[in-house]
Amino acid sequence: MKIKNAKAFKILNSNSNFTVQVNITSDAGVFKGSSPAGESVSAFEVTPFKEGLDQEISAFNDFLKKIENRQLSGLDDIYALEKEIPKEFVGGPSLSLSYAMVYALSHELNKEPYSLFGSKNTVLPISKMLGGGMHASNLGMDIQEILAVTLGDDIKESVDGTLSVYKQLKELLKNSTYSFVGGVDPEGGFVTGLDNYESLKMVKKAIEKVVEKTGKDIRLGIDMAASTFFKDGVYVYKRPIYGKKEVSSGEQIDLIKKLIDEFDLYFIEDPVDESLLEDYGKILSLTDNLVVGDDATATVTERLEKAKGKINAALIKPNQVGLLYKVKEFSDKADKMGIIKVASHRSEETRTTLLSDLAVGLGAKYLKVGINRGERVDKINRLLEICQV
Ligand code: 2PG
Ligand code: MG
Repeated sequence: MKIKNAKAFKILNSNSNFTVQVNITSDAGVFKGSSPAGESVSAFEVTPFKEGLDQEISAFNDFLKKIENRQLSGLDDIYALEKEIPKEFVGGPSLSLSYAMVYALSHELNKEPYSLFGSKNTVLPISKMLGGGMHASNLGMDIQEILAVTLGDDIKESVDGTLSVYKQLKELLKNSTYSFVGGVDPEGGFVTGLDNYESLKMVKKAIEKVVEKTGKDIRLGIDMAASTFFKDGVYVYKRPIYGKKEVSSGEQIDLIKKLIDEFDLYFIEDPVDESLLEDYGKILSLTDNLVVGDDATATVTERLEKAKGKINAALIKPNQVGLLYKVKEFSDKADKMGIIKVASHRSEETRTTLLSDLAVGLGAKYLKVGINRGERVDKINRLLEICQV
């Protein structure tokens, strides 16, 4: 297919901040791409936008004029074009363009977008139950996310199990926390006044109730996003978990060990500061479950290489690198290293569902995505669509 015209413009993301959409016009129609952003970001990821979004979009539109009449016949053409994108646009603008190109190409080839990247793999959603940290404006628990995942090989059953936990949790919160009025964070996790420990206990209880009723294999996870409260070499808890407010690096590892033992944590994301890969390794030696790099690895292949032997799972967030060929490189490297891949939403999303296609095609085992809020549900629904059609 030939790109007749490409145009970038401003839209709002799910958190009512501006982001970029790119529309590509070909003889077959108009194809759209848009990019998310994060509230809590890694030091190793690219910034979605540089200074002044309007100026950047206008400069990006000048670049887009140069790709008019470009022929795209396969993913390699998209990857080649990505390598020509000037550095200053790598982030939100580049990813929006790439997503639009993928949709245009998949239409041209009459193939589902996921199949451009690989075969149909089963991907299970791992979803936010409770939100804290920066996602709750630092007013609630320190742990950024308490998550649940229903294991198995059937995505419908998995969604059903995790949704039941979410609904059960709402009932428990309604009946026990007078200040809870049903509010959710940007990723659909409930926001409550409970502290870290009470929150974990509440989600554990909700999981136990659903497991009792359904017999499903449902697990608890956390994204500690520990870098967000690591200050001058100390983890500073507003709501101490095991009694201490200021926790040293060594004590943080003991604290995580206690949490793993007490809550049987299956998924442990960024339990320590993003720069302390050795500490990730110490936690990995304590468990057979998933020690997950997000801020530590930031979808950057060199970071993944450095994390060898320190983590056994990593998030894939395309906008952390802004270019799909880099996402593919990271994914291939993870496969070589035996790292479990978890595609992931960002706190500030758009309605595009290409992330779900990428998760399926790249063979991620999980898709970290909320189970409430339209822009998250769209992504789960795309998984359900892929596996049922
Ligand atoms: C994370 C993400 C998604 P954010 O830390 O894993 O849950 O949050 O997009 O704010 O970085
Ligand atoms: Mg994270």
